[in-house]
Amino acid sequence: MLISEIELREIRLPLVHFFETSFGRTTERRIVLARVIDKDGTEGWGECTAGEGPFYSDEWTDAAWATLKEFLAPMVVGNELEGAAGVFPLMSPVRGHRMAKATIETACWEIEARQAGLPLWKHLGGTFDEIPCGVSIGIQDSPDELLEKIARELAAGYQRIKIKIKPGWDWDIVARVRKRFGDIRLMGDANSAYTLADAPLFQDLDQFNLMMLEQPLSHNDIFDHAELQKQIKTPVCLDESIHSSEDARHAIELGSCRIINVKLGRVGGHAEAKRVEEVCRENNIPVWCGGMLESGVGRAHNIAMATLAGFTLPGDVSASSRYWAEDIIDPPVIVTAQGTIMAPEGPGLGFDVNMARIDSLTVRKETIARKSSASGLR
Ligand code: OSB
Ligand code: MG
Repeated sequence: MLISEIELREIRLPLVHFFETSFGRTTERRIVLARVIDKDGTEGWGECTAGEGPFYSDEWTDAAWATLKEFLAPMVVGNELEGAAGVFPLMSPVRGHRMAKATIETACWEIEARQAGLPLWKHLGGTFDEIPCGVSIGIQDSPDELLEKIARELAAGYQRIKIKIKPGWDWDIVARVRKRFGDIRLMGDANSAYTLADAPLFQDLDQFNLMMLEQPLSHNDIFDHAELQKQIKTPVCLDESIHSSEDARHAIELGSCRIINVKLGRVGGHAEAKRVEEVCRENNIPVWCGGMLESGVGRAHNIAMATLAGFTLPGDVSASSRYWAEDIIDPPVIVTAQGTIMAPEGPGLGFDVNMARIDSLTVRKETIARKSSASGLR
């Protein structure tokens, strides 16, 4: 593999409904996409999962754009590579910036899958051809609106409901949801809104038999989470704190969690996500695929990853129509009445990228190309 060109684009995509977490509300996404081209002409697409501000993590759209344009794309373009697995190591001089790195890395995996004539999920070693889906429902303007949304998603067939919680939108809300919907598969995600001093609240939540409690404590902590897990029955699931398979191993050995949410961007791409999945599988820690309000490109990568054997719990990967009036891939991602997504059979991502749609949404574009042989440098 020798990448001859990387085209970066920023697109703006309004959400059909705002998405609110303990750290803020998003109404419109600013998404960086990469179209990566191999010397044989094979093309792959990647999506940057950084948010619009440095709130979920320290990465955000403009930082990712600058890092990709100034450092990462020039590092990858024009270098002979063993394959997609060699892309992340090639970018190792840049510390952190895993979401930016994953933008290019995941695109290279699509290239490699296409060159092998395989759907990406099969190329990655996926075993499930159908993946179970849940939904993540943000904080709403009122509890009644939340209950209505949950009713709609359950009617659509989704297998698990995740609600966002924060101080002031936690115990009473969970109690109301349980009262109205009974024994559904339910979990809460705090996005780091609490401290260990809130342990009594979490003990009090144990009675609701949540499937898990996602990232209750600090975004970079695995120590206090281990202490909290000792004090509560509900399994802790880590999201923000896990950036690598090493983090996963440390958290498992410390007892900081019993479940891990894997996000491609947060760990730096498919190669690292596979290693996280492996560490977890070897330790009997179930994993599931998280979401970052992705457009179709990132969503398709998530679907491929979620076919790996360790992904035994429903993820946050759901239908395009929950997010977008019109997605940037054809067909859009759809969910069966059983709350599953069928892994696509076509090569690569298995969805067509809608170029006209992407062009109409693009607000900036930059091409980093291999220096032409005419320049005498290569
Ligand atoms: O913590 O999982 C999270 C969205 C943005 C940032 C962080 C998170 C989320 C979600 C939404 O929960 C998942 C999705 O529907 O894409
Ligand atoms: Mg989360």
